[in-house]
Amino acid sequence: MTDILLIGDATETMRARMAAQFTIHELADMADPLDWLKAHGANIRYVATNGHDGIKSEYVEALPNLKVISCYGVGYDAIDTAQAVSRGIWVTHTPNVLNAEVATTALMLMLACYRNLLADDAYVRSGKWQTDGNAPLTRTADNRTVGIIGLGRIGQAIADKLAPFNAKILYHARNEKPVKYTYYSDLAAMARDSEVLICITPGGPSTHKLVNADVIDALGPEGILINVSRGSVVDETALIAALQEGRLGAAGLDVFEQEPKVPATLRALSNVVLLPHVGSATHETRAAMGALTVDNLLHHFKNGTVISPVPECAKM
Ligand code: NAP
Ligand code: 8YV
Repeated sequence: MTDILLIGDATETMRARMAAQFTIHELADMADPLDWLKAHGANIRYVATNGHDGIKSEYVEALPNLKVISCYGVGYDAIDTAQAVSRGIWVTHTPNVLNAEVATTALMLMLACYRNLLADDAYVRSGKWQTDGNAPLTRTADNRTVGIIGLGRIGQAIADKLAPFNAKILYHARNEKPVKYTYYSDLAAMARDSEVLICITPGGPSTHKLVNADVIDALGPEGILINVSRGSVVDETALIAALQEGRLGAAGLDVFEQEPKVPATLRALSNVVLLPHVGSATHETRAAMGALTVDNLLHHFKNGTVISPVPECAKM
């Protein structure tokens, strides 16, 4: 049997498919992972991990015969791809199979912010509807100007799902695309022209705190910020200050700077909707992601190539 290192959790189906071909060693079972890897790492040819855990560079160093790091998720900012490429190690991820789900999460957050979903739910539960009368009016989510930060696979799915809401779509990315939406190379300028900003870029150094205090102020007191990308993309301290001071209207957040830690100051705010990084977390979508994660491993085991490499590895 060939040895695989499993970092983080995996579904029962993923485990069963991996166990049929590989001997699984779970990082979570190792008292001192680095010690264990230094002793046994030469046997490990495959790693299955996820977008949150990735893999530490020192672990990769301890795996001299590693061939593939398969990531259960599309975002791979927790994996050092330069190190992998320099060693000829494939990094794979799960693009496309989660586009619709993450787009639904972005819309759910946007709708919840405009229509005050959480406050209205609390109003009914508290009994105030009966004692105090009808809940306050909210704001419509229709006919809004929405700036999408990162018009890639998921960004496009978000734009598609906004069509029935008659949204005017603006976008910011590194490159202009052959689409009918309006391109902004200047993010703050797009924020000024948007009523909602939806952030769906990758994480990592190039997008670190891309949504800074200037962008947040440009979005303004009526504006809504939705982040379904990575917590690192938004300056969380600047965001909390703007929400506290009414310089930003509301925020819908699925991701945070130090997950699963969410600052108490953010949790105390009433103008936020907070989700525990569940953008893709449905049974159906996670099954599709799990299948592709394992398919990549098995494909390499049988054919020596992979199905969905990250762009950095595409030329290997
Ligand atoms: P993708 O197809 O690669 O699209 C990424 C987009 O971001 C592209 O439009 C790209 O612009 C843009 N971008 C990249 N770097 C940028 C920068 N420095 N400044 C401005 N724009 C930049 O990726 P995807 O499949 O849509 O996934 C996007 C990300 O969503 C993932 O990497 C992950 O972090 C996050 N995600 C989160 C969840 C969740 O559970 N919340 C689930 C899935 C994914 P160009 O096209 O011009 O290069
Ligand atoms: C997952 C994600 O929560 O795909 C991504 O980039 O952030 C989510 O789909 C994560 O990768 C869990 O593995």
